[in-house]
Amino acid sequence: MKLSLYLTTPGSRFWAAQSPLAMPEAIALAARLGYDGVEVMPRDAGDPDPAELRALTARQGIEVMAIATGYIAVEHGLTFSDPDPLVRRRATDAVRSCVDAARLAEAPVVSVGVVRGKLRGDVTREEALSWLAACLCDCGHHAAAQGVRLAVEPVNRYEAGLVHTVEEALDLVESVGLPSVGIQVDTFHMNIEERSPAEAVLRAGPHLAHVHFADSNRRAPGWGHVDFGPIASALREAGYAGAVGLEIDLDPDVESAARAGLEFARRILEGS
Ligand code: LER
Ligand code: MN
Repeated sequence: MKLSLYLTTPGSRFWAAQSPLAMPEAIALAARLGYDGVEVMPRDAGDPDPAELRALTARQGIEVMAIATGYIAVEHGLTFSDPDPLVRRRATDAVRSCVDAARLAEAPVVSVGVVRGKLRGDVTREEALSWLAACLCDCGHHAAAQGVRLAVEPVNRYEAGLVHTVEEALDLVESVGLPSVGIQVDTFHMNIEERSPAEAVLRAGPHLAHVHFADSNRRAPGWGHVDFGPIASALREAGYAGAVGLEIDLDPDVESAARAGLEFARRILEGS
């Protein structure tokens, strides 16, 4: 399994993984610490420029592992569960742009987490689920054409209105029925929502497209109370061969958190 460092773009309003470093500096640091790649939460389409991102990582001998879509909700207020069809259309087009960015950056995955939005009082879960499935279907066809995979991430109840568990993600992904739409698990969310994170990983099994590691407090793995051993065993048992991205709060500073998280994740994934 490859390890990547999750980077927000400077100025981002996303609440996790805030970094004060400019992208070239952050990418150089990830490479120096020994990461295989980075994944990026943009601020807007073209910020950062995907071709530039590819060039910056290639220069450091690492890869872009994933492009995140949360900024579409966080920066622009566009979500897949908005009752206004025009807003959903704009959210869908923005995710399609992330797919294009991923192709240009040579990233295999576009993650789909908080862009599905929080459930508004005037919207039923069934309505929101059908809108979400339709948006995913649209983006999934585009992803297939671009050779990119979407990864639907179960996100905890405080950050997203629906699809909090792997079981719910499986229902959704199976209803969409496209090989280009898989599942992403995140240990931070699983710690809140799953009865057993390791069993959830095994349930996601062949649908697994991407993985996020963060501890119970969103800090580097090893700095909270998530039991990563059984999760790592489940990833190995599931035959997962993709990337594990550290989507962590970069406290007390980027370098210490990124270094400690990498060392811990490497050790636990090797099973030692
Ligand atoms: C947010 O908590 C998260 O895990 C992101 O990957 C969602 O977009
Ligand atoms: Mn995540």
